[in-house]
Amino acid sequence: MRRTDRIAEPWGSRTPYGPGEPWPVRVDSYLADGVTADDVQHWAQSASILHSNGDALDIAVVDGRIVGVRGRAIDRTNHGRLGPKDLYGWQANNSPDRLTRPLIRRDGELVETDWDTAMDAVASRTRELLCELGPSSIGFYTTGQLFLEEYYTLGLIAHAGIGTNHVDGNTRLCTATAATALKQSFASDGQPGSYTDIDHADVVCLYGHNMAETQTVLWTRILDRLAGPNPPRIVCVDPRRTPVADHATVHLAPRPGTNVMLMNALLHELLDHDWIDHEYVDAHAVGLAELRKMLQGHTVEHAAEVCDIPADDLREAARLIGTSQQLVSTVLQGFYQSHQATAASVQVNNIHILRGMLGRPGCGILQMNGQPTAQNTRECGADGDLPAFRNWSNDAHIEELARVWNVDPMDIPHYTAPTHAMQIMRYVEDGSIRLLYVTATNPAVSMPELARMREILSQDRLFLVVQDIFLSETAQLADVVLPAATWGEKTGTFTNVDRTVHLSEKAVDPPGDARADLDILIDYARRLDLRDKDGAPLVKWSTPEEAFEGWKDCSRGRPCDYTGITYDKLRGGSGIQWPCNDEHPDGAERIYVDGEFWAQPGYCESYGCDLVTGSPVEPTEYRALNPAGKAIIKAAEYLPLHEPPSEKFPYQLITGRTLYHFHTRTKTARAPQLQGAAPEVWVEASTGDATREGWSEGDILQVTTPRGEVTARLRIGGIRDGVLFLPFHYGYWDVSSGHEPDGHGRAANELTFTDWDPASKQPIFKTAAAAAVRVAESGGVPAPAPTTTASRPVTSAVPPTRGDPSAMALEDAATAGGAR
Ligand SMILES: Nc1nc2c(c(=O)[nH]1)N[C@H]1C(S)=C(S)[C@@H](COP(=O)(O)OP(=O)(O)OC[C@H]3O[C@@H](n4cnc5c(=O)[nH]c(N)nc54)[C@H](O)[C@@H]3O)O[C@H]1N2
Ligand SMILES: Nc1nc2c(c(=O)[nH]1)N[C@H]1C(S)=C(S)[C@@H](COP(=O)(O)OP(=O)(O)OC[C@H]3O[C@@H](n4cnc5c(=O)[nH]c(N)nc54)[C@H](O)[C@@H]3O)O[C@H]1N2
Ligand SMILES: [Mo]
Repeated sequence: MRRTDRIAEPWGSRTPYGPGEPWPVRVDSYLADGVTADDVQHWAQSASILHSNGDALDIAVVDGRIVGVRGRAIDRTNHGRLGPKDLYGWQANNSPDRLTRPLIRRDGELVETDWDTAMDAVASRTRELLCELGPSSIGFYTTGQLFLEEYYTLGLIAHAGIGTNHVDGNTRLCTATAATALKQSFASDGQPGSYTDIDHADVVCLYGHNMAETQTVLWTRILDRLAGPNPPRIVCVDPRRTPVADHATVHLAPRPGTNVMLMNALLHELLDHDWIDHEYVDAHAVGLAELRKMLQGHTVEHAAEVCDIPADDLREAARLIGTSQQLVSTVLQGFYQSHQATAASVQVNNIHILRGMLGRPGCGILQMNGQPTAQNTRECGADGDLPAFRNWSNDAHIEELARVWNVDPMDIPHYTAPTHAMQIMRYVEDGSIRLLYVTATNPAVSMPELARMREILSQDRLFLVVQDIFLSETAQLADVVLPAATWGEKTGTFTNVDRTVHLSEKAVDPPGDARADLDILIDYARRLDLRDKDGAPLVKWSTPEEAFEGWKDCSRGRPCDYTGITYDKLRGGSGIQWPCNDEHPDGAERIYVDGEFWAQPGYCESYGCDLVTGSPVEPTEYRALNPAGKAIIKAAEYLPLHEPPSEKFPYQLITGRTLYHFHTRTKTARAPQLQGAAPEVWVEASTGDATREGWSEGDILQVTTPRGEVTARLRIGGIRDGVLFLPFHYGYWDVSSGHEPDGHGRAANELTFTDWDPASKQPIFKTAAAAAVRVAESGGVPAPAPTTTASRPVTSAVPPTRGDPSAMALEDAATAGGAR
């Protein structure tokens, strides 16, 4: 047992292990001050809801209140470990700021009301609009943070009940590119890799993924491999010196937005040296000839110039990848939210196909998710896709779904691709969507170009419904606010990055009158009197477990087959990876074993699209290209940036995360240890730029783009020259004081633009042209940025980030291999 300040040591202590060995267990726990494990009356099984890793944990309860968490040793994802957000984040549940009563706008003000009044207002406005303007006047904008049961219910209500095609999640801002890249290469969503691949790998590549800060426990697994015998080599592609870069054998820090160029040079090297598994490619893939042709002339030297990185580093990275025996690749927002998102991410898949590195231990692609339940948004159709990876352009799939739901196929809109979130906002802007129902997302802070977003969301003609647990910036603009119960206060399941399904049990009652999202949605369907084609209620369940059973039916025979999973099977043991069915009764560690894909024309989820224009591939075209359902090698050409730096805006602005906060901070700002570690916004710049501009650590800079301005203290850190970084966590609402901070903009999205990847429609948050000027000197105060992370200062004069005594957590590394 060891007591550790997990603010100062986010990854805790090492339990080294070698290739092919099991990752040792280390059980992390944290209980509120004064509470001991003996005091805990009840432990409720769950998993973390503050990232996509699926860290399994038990929630400690005393007298009907959550008092802490403990990692689950038995679970395959974390072997007991927890990250800082897991350890401290639950305190938000107990915040006095929780919404406890529905709110309704009366004479311009939000006032408390009862559920009947609030729900009647939502239902009657929905009915009015259905009569007057039809289903396309109604839009749903959801999240990656509810439970599977809730998404499935929402998808059913929106698609089959209301019949609108305007349904999407904030997953569009998050992992739309993960899904699209998988659909391009394998014709279906579904994560090929498994976390256990890290136990075997000899090379791990992280593309635009700061795993150390954003999936801290998965990074701990890598750190433990690095501390053991025969460690893997790490390739990091990131313009910042992240903690991942600190451990990399090769760190490539490209100009933001040049990922495709970089990937093409790596692929060119693989082909040039014939580091190709020809047998695998011949048997299991199409498209190699086109790739070869496209890559002509894509030399390392050319890429080195465009990306502004040393040619030798590129060569070395290619050699590591080309000669590896067991290769794991992860991809995240540095690709997904950057220029040519899908085109770049697909090239990572191409590497694995060319090298035959799929479907066996140590050979995995993780096109990462970010949010805890984003996988389920996609699976259940709450992102507009059809449930269970059905293909909207395959009529047989629509008919099958209509049978499951007992509705007419024509009731399910499928005349065109589902409307993506940015287009939904456009329709709200032009007035064709008049009711927007927002669940568990805060677009007034997280969408690009906030000045525009505020105008869109505060229009009089829009009826805005916001279902949240706090009065977020978005909720403050709503016509009706519905107070939700959250994680720990409701039961449901969710699925992490590597297809592991976890059950999250209700531990305590929600505060006040707050209700589970599932209950609110079912109430909505009941008030609208939504019915199937035989006149029975459309939504046939009233509990989470019944909803789960309904979903299992829908998933039968599809890639994400859940038919072998029950709540009972999820209780007590580890989470279970889908597909889980008669063929795989205990779940499936890996998919795409032996080069078998889900890409057959009649079965696949998607025929893919053109990477430059995004226009869908026609069914006949796909049949001709890939009749046998093989993996698809898709080439892409590098295209110049949409908003390159200019004389007036000479910097490239990228935005992203820090380890201690989650998104718009509605939860983490209310956990004192996390808030204390990163209390305010800052901006990062390189030593070279700071010296040239005459800036010092802590100086106050004003960063501007054509959209707006943000004022923040400067952290001089390990970012490449010419690039500025802003964390996007800080909205205009100041949680700690309960009002707006003094005048200056501080949300990164004041600066970002309205633009998206043509294939995935994911907004571009990572390349905007920006200017920066100093408006005040530091006065000796450093930037309020953590020193333990990518924002580590170059000067040693900044006091190190550490927790106060309330941050001490326990680590219990019981196993013999756990030498530190
Ligand atoms: N602590 C914490 N963890 C989280 C979250 C959180 O808010 N906080 N959110 C969760 C969610 S929803 C998500 S989506 C994930 C996101 O997890 P990540 O993708 O790891 O996080 P980001 O900070 O958005 O971006 C990663 C890196 O992309 C780099 N980057 C920027 N532009 C480029 C580029 O053009 N090319 C390349 N190669 N790299 C570039 C940035 O320097 C940054 O270090 O994290 C999840 N986990
Ligand atoms: N500039 C910039 N912008 C970005 C990004 C970036 O890297 N840079 N990243 C993007 C990404 S990847 C993401 S995922 C988004 C995240 O953006 P958002 O989804 O807007 O961020 P959150 O703060 O997680 O908002 C979730 C909301 O749901 C509420 N909530 C939490 N639990 C529950 C629940 O159980 N029920 C209900 N009804 N409500 C609940 C929370 O209080 C909060 O208001 O931001 C995107 N925006
Ligand atoms: Mo995300």
